[in-house]
Amino acid sequence: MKKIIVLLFILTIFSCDSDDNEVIINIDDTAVYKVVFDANWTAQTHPTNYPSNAHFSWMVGVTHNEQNILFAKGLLASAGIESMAETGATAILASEIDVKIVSNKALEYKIGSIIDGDGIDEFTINASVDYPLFSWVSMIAPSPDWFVANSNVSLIIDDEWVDQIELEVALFDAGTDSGIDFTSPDNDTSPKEPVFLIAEPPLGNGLTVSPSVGRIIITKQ
Ligand SMILES: [Ca+2]
Repeated sequence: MKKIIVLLFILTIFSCDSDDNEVIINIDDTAVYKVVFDANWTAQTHPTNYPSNAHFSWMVGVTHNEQNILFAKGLLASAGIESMAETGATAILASEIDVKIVSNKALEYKIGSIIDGDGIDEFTINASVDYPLFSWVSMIAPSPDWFVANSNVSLIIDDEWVDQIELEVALFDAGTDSGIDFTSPDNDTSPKEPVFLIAEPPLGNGLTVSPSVGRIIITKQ
């Protein structure tokens, strides 16, 4: 496989002259990862008001280099995140990522399948040394505007492609609908609120969501 040499010139802030330290990193310039979403949202794990048709919408995963490329906690959701979180639809979010790809902030995205609350889904996705971050989202459904995600997962650690990363998924409220239960009628939040971590019932205990509703396992192929 093709190798590249990345030269980093690190200027020490304590140096008054122009001495540079040269660090040579030698890793494959691309890598393929399998991403598995192993969901665990059941009436046993999360009994409060557990809905009859619990599922997760199509997962959208992206490799990128710009931090928080899909959303950021504390900032307003994009139209694509609002649509995904409220309906599961991926088209607007995909078009937003296409813009990021054209502007060299993202490499590619993959869209998965709808799965049951305790289902499993997977896809493979390409990464590169120029696009070493991975983020993904999926709607918690039914819900007003709740979604699961992991953001800015670095696939390169200590100058090496990571063999495997396993993370609990985080749960967010998109701040775009004010419904308080899984099957609440639409109640548009106006003006929108910033995206925030879910802590309150029915999913949370007032502090956090424990256990989480699933894990993401990212494995180098
Ligand atoms: Ca909300």
